[in-house]
Amino acid sequence: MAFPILSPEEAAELIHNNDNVGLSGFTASGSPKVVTAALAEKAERLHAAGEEFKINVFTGASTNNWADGALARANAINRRTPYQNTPDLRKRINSHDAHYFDLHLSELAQKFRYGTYGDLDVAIIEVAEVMDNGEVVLGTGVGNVPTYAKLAKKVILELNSKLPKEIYGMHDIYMPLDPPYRREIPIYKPSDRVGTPTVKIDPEKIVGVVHSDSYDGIKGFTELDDVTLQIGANVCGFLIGELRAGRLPKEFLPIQSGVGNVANAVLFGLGDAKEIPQFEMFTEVIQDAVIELMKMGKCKFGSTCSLTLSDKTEAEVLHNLDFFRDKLVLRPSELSNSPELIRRLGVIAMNTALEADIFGNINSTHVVGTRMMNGIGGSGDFTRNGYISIFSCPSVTKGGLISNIVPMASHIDHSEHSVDVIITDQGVADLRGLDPVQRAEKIIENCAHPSYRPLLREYLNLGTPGQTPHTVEAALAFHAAFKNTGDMHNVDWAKYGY
Ligand code: 0RQ
Repeated sequence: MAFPILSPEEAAELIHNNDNVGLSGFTASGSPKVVTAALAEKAERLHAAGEEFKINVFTGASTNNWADGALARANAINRRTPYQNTPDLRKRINSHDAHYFDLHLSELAQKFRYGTYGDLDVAIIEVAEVMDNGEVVLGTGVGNVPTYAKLAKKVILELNSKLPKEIYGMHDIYMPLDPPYRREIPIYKPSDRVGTPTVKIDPEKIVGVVHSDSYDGIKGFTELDDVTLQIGANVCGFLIGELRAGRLPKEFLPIQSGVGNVANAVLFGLGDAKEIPQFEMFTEVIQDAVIELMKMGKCKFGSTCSLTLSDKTEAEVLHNLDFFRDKLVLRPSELSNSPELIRRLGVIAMNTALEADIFGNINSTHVVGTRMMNGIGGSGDFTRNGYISIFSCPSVTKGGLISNIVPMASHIDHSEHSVDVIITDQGVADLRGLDPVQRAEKIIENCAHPSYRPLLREYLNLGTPGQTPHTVEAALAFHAAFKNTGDMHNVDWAKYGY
């Protein structure tokens, strides 16, 4: 090997206080596993000695317990973007120890290339193989690696022995020119390829290679329950109705599906629905459910940024690459989430809401309007540009104490202008072509839990005039009731003078 072999600790010594550090991977898949953990230990040592040590972490999306988890526990993260989902980092963000800013995933690479966030000091990149000329084969997640590899002053490689050499050929690495020189990205169907199978890194910048030996450490999903199964069935029912009405072509359109338990359940629902034809995916994450759908023949092809698989399914895929080779392509976030491609391909965007309001605005990120959950991720890239944009969620959460349908969303990630359909376990609200009050009536009757419908109707009928009849004093009454009594049912309109 042309590059020095380093221990994780030696590699961590090459990273300094306040460095801008770019990590490989996307939604844990392909994220570094040993250097970041050693860096967290270094931070703890320095903090114990009274020295400052924090870095700014830039990724493709969320990472893992060895990266965001360990660094957050060590309080070693200063600035962080564009997405995260680790409980320890969530705590740091919500207590202002870490400065997180939420960003559409498609945007970060170009912003970095223009210098918006300063120079990139170091990139830590997980690879399956490294060649003497600096070419590398990536693993299960691409994220922003092409840009980080190009910009970083130093590159540390993590060579993961769990990644078989046969993964070569599954990536499509491409970096568009920046405006004003940008041309169209010539992808006209999910399986088209425009790039190279490897990332070419200037060998002069590769300061060392560190060995690792772990799968991505992603936990499996919670068992499907009656609520998530019903949501999945309702999504399928809606799509079948669109097919029958001719609003979806009989060849179907590529599907994007978000992260989490609800998204996983929706995908399982598609597998069971006989009238849904074989389909392709143009998406950013491929979860366990899609692998099942590929084995069943229901999903023909997946273009994605990452294989966000539980360790068991990851091992299965990596040991059966011959079967999956012609069914998957892994691309950088700039392509997987490209607004141009999402609009051109006519993607069916399916994402999950924390809460939806009766006028069709969506909160995907902030619990009761204040505490960051994960982030907007790619949901905005797909929702704003999809052919049809669907949000699903259970009608209630926390045993019914929280209604996921509220008068006014306590934070807005996706506005009424981008949201076509809301689906819960109760039913489907197709909002297309409806004015705000018509939307509210449909969402209350079709999507809200029956125990909250009277309260939502009362809010709508408080008598405020206007096209969108919000009563500003009472718009967050559901959230106030939850904050004060622990149950959104305890709304008292009299408090607001009604
Ligand atoms: O809490 O963990 O304590 O049980 O939120 O909720 O129902 O298990 O849903 O796993 O599908 O995640 C929006 C967070 C949903 C996710 C979100 C509580 C609930 C539970 C999780 P517990 P569920 P899911 C693709 C696109 C944004 C990014 C995105 C997400 C926990 O889908 O992060 O879509 N999306 N990216 O009890 C308070 C409410 C609540 C609530 C649910 N109204 N108030 N708590 N919960 N609703 C991928 C990428 O971009 C990378």
